Amino acid sequence: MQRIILHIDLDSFYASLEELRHENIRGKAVVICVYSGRSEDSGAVSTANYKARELGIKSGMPISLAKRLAKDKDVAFLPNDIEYYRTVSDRIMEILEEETDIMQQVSIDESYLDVTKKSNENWNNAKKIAEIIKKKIKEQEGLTCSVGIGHNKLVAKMASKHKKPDGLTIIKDTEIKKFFENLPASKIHGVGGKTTKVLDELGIKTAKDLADFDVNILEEKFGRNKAKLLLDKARGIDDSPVEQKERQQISRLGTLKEDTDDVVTIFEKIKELATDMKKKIEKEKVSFRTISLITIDTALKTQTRSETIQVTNDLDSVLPIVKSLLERFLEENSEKKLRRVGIRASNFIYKKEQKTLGDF
Ligand code: TTP
Ligand code: MG
Repeated sequence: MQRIILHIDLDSFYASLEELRHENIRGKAVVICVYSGRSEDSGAVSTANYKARELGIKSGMPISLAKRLAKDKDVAFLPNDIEYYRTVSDRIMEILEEETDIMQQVSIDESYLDVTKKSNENWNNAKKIAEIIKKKIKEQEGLTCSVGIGHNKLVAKMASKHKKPDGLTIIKDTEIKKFFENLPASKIHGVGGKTTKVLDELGIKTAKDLADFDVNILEEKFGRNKAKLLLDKARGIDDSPVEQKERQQISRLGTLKEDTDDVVTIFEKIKELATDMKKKIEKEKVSFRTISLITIDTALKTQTRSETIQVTNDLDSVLPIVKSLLERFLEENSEKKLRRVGIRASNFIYKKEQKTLGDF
């Protein structure tokens, strides 16, 4: 049976999220940083939007270097707010889950979906699923993503990288050879800097050069296992399954009608979010051991306060705990007003596991 796999990767994820919520930086070059705190500019770049990438700024680069590249240009530098990105990521992963039977999230903004069954083993249907996903993410979260479709994870990943941002690329098995022909070997997923250097020394420039290379020489250089892996990769071969992982948290985030520090108004919003979250908890058949309140103030600072509780699947029963977390937060931050608020249930026990616990 021929599998059909989708790889989805959000475009300049953290930077796009910040652009969405800070009107004043929309359309500008944006750089998201993790400041180490040692000196004003020490730390590394998390990501840069596509406009900032045109200046040569990219993930992993020291902030000081990024600032040099941005000198005299209109570039916004922002600290990263991982709590916020995680919450949006959770929502996006839920959208993806709705469109497939098997999903494997591999990073905060990346997932593989096995749509073999859902698409009836039909490429056109798979493309339609990809289009629905892109539309839903755009409509519900205001974000673009790039999707790759292939008959395994490797090819799907290479396809999503092929056209970014907002791409949709299909590489059918009959097209792999052509796609890989002129592809630099360094662009094969999983081929890093060190390997590229050795390949270079061997005169291997493209994926095709690698695929056609003498296996004995590769084995001599890399050892038997890695040589096989490299050859498979260069030929677009990958048998690894899309592995469904159990979800570890469910969260909901909402915007308040106006910035406020009024407990009653904020708690009303929390109850509204809880109604939707309850449906998801029932559907997933999970119980949870931790409940959290997520607050985003008018300066867009995100904070999370959590409480460990007795295992439950009844969200209503723990809403009073969320309320007291909120009251405490407002007491301790009397100068702050909230713009957004959220709740999260985590530390899950799945139904199967629960039965075992009950046996004790
Ligand atoms: P990526 O998907 O690698 O990058 P991206 O989404 O910003 O851009 P692209 O359009 O090329 O996909 O990573 C997802 C997020 O992970 C990214 O927005 C920020 C974070 N990240 C880091 O914090 N450090 C890193 O070195 C990388 C690569 C990513
Ligand atoms: Mg991305």
